[in-house]
Parts: sequence; C-alpha cells; structure tokens
Amino acid sequence: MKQFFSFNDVKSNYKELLNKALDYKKNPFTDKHIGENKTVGLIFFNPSLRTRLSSIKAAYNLGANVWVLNAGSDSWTLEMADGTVMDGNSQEHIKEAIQVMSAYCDVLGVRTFPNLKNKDEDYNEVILNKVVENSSVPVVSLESATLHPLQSFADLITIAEYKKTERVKVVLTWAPHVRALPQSVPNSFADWFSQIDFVDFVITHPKGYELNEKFTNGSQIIYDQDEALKDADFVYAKNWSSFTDYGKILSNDSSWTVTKEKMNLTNNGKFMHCLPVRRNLIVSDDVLDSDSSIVIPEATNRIFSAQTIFSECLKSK
Ligand code: AN0
Ligand code: CP
Repeated sequence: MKQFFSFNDVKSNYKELLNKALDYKKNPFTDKHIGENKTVGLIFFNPSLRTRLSSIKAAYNLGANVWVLNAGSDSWTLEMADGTVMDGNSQEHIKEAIQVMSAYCDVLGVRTFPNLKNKDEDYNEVILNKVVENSSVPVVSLESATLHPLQSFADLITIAEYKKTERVKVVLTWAPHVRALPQSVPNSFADWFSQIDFVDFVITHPKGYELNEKFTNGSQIIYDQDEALKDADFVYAKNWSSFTDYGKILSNDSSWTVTKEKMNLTNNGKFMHCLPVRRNLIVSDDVLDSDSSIVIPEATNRIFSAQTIFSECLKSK
C-alpha cells in the first residue's frame, strides 16, 4: 500500500483488511517482525489523543520504532505557499521539511485539519498534497482537511464486531456543538458506510448541513432525526460545520442532542462517537455511561485499524 487517504485506497480489498484487523486484535504481535529496523513517523499539525497514541501502539505491535513531531508547535513555523519571499514569520518551507522527515522514516502519518475558511483550499487537500509530493515514503492520513480514514476503518471494525444480524441499519446523526468543527469525520464515515455491503445507511441533520455529495454517494438523508433513528442498530453522532455555508455554525438546537429518549427509538441500538465528545451537548451522560455506548471499544479499535494500514505500507516499501 502506497497511500491511505480515503475508502478508495481500500475499496477493492476492504473485507480482507477488515479480517486482518480482527486477526490483529486477537493476536496483536503476530507480525512483530514486519517493523523490525523500520520507523513510523507521525506529524501532527493539530492536537490529538487517540490518533497519536493508537498509532504509536500500532507501530510497537509491528515491532517498529516511532517518532512524533508536533509540527503545529514544536518545530519551525512552516511556510506552505510556493514562490513567496520568506521574510515573514515562517522559518522553513514545507518542501524541505517533508523531504527531510520522510528521510527519517519508512511510513509517514500526517494530521492536517481544514482551516474552514477557504473551501477550495480545504477540499483540494492542499497541505496533504504538499506532503505527498515531497515524501519519499508512503503517506497515511491521520485526519486530513476532508477525511479521517483510520477512524472510519476503526468504526467498521467496531460495527463488524457488534452487529447481531446479517444486515444492519447505521445512522449518522449531526449533533450540536459550540465550535465550528471539520466535516472530515462525517464525510469519511459517509463515504465508507454508503459503500459497505452489509449496511443500510441513513444520514440525519438539520437543513443546511448537507455534506459534500462526493462523499455521501447518494445516501438517504432524513431531516427528521426521530424518524431517521427508528430501528437503527448503530447511532453514530458527530457535529460538523456547514459545507454549503462553508465553516459556519447554522444551528445549536439542543433537541438534536442524543438522549436516552432518542436511543429508545432505535432497535436497542449502540451509540458511537469518534471522541473527543462534549458531554450533554452531543450526547447525554445517561447514554454515554450506559451499556449501549461502545465509544471505548471503538477507540480501542483505532490500534487495529492503524496496525493493519501500517503493516500494508511497511510490506510494500
Ligand atoms: C475534531 C473533528 O471534529 O474533526 C477531531 C475528531 C477526531 N474534533 C474536534 O476538533 C473537537
Ligand atoms: N478520534 C480521534 O481521531 O481522536 P483524536 O483527535 O484524539 O486523535
């Protein structure tokens, strides 16, 4: 595997990779030779708890070494634009920075959030593409401006583990938040689950929160949340800012918070969220603290999604 940015990179073999991830969960150290004398490099332009630590754990399980750089704070301020006179605050160009960092590793993970101001720049993945152009090793997205594929893969592992029937209904629901958040997690979730063969997929959100059709692939949208949640086997909550009115918060309607009453509409459904989650804003305490919540197993599966992808990248190097 030479890159992992979206479902497209695994579309032809996602079932095989899912089985591989489930095998890793059973036997985490079975491939501990794959990473011998290899290094996984992780660059974070933004904060992270799960992605950072699960990626480190995944690399260790493969016997690899790891370095992490908080590019947003620990290194030189990077210049992203080409052809500029660098007489301002930036001290190093991303071109040299990535060429150097990729010389120090065998797989390069990068987290780069959208700025939510310039839609074209975000949706053209300008920063991720600069990383790819200058990297001499495979690049893995640790959440880009538009997608979060390691999260979606972990979500797939989790749903595969918890599903009780052949086919399952999965509902992606918008929920309120006080800050403008990326569309990366819901875009990615929609892109994956609209194409997973055992899933009936529904999206629910207030009007104005339609996601990019490039990622929803014609998924059913139901604007009435109660209606959408009926008989759901999995409820996947997430806030996102508007795609059409780019980066804006259009609603903070607390009736969209996922509560016990909402979960009662489902088919004894499981509650999922990628975390970090704001309690009693996105989801009420009595849901998050109940047996129907599987957010911790979901976060645990981040290890095995990363381990599977790193393993594929290290093998092909
Ligand atoms: C980020 C987001 O919504 O994309 C990261 C989620 C994994 N969340 C926040 O910034 C709170
Ligand atoms: N879910 C997720 O990616 O969490 P972090 O932002 O903490 O890495």
